[in-house]
Amino acid sequence: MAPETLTFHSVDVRAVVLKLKRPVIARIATIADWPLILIDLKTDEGIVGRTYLEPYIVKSMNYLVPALRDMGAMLKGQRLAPAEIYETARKSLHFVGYEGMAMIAVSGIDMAAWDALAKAAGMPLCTLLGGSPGPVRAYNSNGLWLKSPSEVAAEAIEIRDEGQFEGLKLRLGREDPRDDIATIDAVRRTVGEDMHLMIDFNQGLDMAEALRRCHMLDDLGLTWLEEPVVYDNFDGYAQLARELKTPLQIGENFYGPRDLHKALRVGACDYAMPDFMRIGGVTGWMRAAAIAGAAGIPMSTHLYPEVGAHAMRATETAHWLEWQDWADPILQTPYEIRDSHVHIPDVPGVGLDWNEDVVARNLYEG
Ligand code: SMN
Ligand code: MG
Repeated sequence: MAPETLTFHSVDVRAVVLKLKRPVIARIATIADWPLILIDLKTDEGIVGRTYLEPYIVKSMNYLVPALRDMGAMLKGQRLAPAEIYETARKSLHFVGYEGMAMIAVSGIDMAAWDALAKAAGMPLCTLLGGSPGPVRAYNSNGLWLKSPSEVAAEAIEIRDEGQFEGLKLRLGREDPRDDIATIDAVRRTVGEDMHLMIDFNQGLDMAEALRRCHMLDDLGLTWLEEPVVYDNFDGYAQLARELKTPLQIGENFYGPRDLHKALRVGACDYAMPDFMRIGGVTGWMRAAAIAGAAGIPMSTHLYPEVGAHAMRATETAHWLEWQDWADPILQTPYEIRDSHVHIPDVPGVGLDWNEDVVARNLYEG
């Protein structure tokens, strides 16, 4: 019989680095090595909750891994109640601030805790959250970095065909904005007018440049314009949102649901796309979903397609899931993607099991 309550026992935390098939080439950074932190949350009752974190910068794992282990030791013996664990873990670091690495560590513990609870309940996480397993509309975000227009156009076909995608994300911010526009034109010519094209500037522009470039793109029928300027310039975003017809998308750098509230209060975006490792895991996401729902703001996911698919099935204003398969090599059974939808497996929890061979071959020793 399933246990009625779960008790936090410990966390196993491992750091892994994978080579990206298509390295990140953004205006602000290039990334060839992709860091992953694997968390196995053990309970006294024998149920193990699993999740991973993708903290972008390999050396950040030198600080995050000990923080996670420390948090795990502190939580030993506590009842596995995510809202309570979230508060205890967050407050334990409040003197160094609720944002940044503190929130990333809290988010990792939270996602693993929800997975354990759903496993104990014998149901997929989406069911525990009040939804049901089913398809979630996704766009492909696996590539289309800052390369030449012809290379990006050829890659657009390739990544469209990874799951009959109806939406693709392009990164912009080349030296000359005319090369960005040439890239959009080349992609449109190859994938057609019906394809949703999302644009991401990865915070690469200053306000003057953002205004100039976003106005140049404003009549191209783009699905959204994402993060043209540095993530916390909400006043600047509010000005962009007022001036542009194309919806403005931000949110992957919200640290906790209150950042969404602050952004919406000043009209800083039309769409929001929180990231699970920054918004506060599943607990933070569901709180953000309530804020976005009340405000009528469409909500998309950032990274973490597996837990993201579950959460989207219980999100009032669910919009687009960001499909990225970068964690697939360490998973025993990667999620299925077809007809531009992620298909949630009907198994308890989130259903992540590690491919231990790949993990062992790619461990990061610090
Ligand atoms: C992004 C994701 C992963 C690495 C770099 C940039 C991006 C996105 O901002 O929205 O996918
Ligand atoms: Mg982005």
